[in-house]
Amino acid sequence: MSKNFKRTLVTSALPYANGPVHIGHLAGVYVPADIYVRYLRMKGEEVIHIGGSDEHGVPITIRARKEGVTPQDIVDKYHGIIKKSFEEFGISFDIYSRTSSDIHKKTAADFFLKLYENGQFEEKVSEQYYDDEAKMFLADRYIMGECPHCGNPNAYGDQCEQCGTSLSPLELKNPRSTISGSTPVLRETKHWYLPLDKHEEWLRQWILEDHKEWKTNVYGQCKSWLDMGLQPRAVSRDLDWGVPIPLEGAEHKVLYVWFDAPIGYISNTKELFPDSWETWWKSEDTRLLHFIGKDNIVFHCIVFPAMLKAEGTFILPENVPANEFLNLEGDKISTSRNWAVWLHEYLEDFPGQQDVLRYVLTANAPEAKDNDFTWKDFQARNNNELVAIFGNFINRALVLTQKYFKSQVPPCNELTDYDKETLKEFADVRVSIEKNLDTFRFRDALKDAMNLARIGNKYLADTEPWKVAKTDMKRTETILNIALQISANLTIAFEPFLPFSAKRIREFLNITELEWSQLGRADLLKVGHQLGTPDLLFAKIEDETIEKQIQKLLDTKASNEQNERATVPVKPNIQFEDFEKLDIRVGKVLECTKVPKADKLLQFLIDDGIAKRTIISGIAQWYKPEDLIGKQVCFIANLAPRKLRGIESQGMILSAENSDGSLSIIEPSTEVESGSQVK
Ligand code: B3M
Ligand code: ZN
Repeated sequence: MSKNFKRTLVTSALPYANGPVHIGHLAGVYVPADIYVRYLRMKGEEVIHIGGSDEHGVPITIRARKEGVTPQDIVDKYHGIIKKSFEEFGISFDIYSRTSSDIHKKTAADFFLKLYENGQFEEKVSEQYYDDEAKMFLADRYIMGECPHCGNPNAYGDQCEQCGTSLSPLELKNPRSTISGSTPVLRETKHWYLPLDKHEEWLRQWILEDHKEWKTNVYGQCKSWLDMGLQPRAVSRDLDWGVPIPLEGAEHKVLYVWFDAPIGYISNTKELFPDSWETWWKSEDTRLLHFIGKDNIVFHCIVFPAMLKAEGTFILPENVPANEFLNLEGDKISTSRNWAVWLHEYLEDFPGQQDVLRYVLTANAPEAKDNDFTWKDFQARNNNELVAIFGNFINRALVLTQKYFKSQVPPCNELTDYDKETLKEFADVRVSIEKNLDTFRFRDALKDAMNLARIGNKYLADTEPWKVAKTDMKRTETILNIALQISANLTIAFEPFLPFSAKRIREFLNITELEWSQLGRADLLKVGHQLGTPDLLFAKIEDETIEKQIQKLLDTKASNEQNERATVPVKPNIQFEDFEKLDIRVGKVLECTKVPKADKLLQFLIDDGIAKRTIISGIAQWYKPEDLIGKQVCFIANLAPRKLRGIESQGMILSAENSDGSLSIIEPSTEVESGSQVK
């Protein structure tokens, strides 16, 4: 550690408690943070790892409303699920708490108050949409309307999901409240703003000059924010879910979720160490590190530091090793589209195989750029690396010792040059693995650890003790001693990455936890030490298992596509007069034939009660022309004629679209006269 730091405070982003956690969370934040804190702990450094659920924000209230429960119900449910997933994956938090706790509400409110009293905020009155029926101000997500850019009638107040443009609710045409359906009105409301523009200068110096060592993806994002110029940011919202603003006249106003959430790191430390928390947050010799995903960079590198600086007594983060995103089978992970591998589901399908996922996610970590998780790669890495190299080596070393030496560590006799080379090569890896861990390059560090297993595996393959044992027991002793020493070393090297496997190997070896400083030594196991019982460390994953997972994703994809069709959003309201403009009538099909060279089109001759008219309709995939003759159909009688394949179509036949895209024509339930109007 440079700069004479005495202790390290690691925080991991607080996941929103409005859904379970998936592999993207694990790969981007929690596994890297866990690797790092386990490494520091093994080095005997003073370190704590702070986590918790982020339980505020509008999405949680939307979810609650949809499910007809309270926001507290939602966060109680998901906080429990998330906490359990982290425990099961061995994410070693010193505390995993939540932002709906009393201690957090008080800490966050006090923090706000201190800034308020120190004159660190600007107050501004602005106009915002208000729902007169629901009697509430509307968060951006609660307002829908027409996108000014692409005309999508169902754009949200913060974004149009059709064209991807960021919006402000005031830009929407024909806005409507998603709560009552009514047209919102503009009302004045007061909010508090953190004037980031006033913090710009020191932030520029602190990040761009003093922290050039930050990861390029992090540094680059900060630079582009700073170069665009910072604006004041509102730290309050008109909402009833969150930390209430501790001021008079601020009823129904809460802290903006991104103001209270990072304070959660502080509250949770307080909860952990009620007496000594300040040592962790206010001493210059504490090194603060935030592990986060790339979408949180601005909040952790710019907004939260500005808050801490404005408060005046806190330290600033020393580094923010943010990761990019993990995709799944080539597509962006999406909670709403269920395009994810959920941790709780993984555990059901792969019980006891947490380390396999930890391994694959680290080997593929999106450290410098977005990366992809595929089930085939998961299988290949398990079978070709964990099983064939790591597991195979450990198993051979232990089983052979059991066979030849009754599971007692044999002596190390005379070393050959090859033995010496192996041991040297082995000891050298330590330099590289440490360098990589110290600079948050966990993929490379894992590669180094895996190299150690490779060296061991190669050593046994080259020395072939099972053959040597037939003629030279002394040599066999030496070979297996070395193999066992390497095995013991692997429990050290892999402890940060694969803690469950490291623990199992320790059980096989009948040893307790070793220290990082012992890595590279060839005397970790004493001669004569009684080993435990060997077992397989990793199991091969069969094609069938993987195909099942892939099928699960294909099913998700298919059902998403169906849902998208089935839940076409309702178009904006029209007036009755608009409806009356349509002249919908019933007619009888006199003739019906396929349109030549057009797979989809049928040509109808319809008796419309007054005359005969030709209509072209795109339903040929679903009907045989002869089955339709004599049927009554509904059609739009006053649609301006248009030519299709050179034939003039005088109207449109109505049909209903199923979620699979198939069409079914609309018939009156009893026979009516041709020309009857549909009203
Ligand atoms: N809950 C956003 C997220 O989960 C947010 C992080 C808060 S960290 C203080 O991506
Ligand atoms: Zn749009």
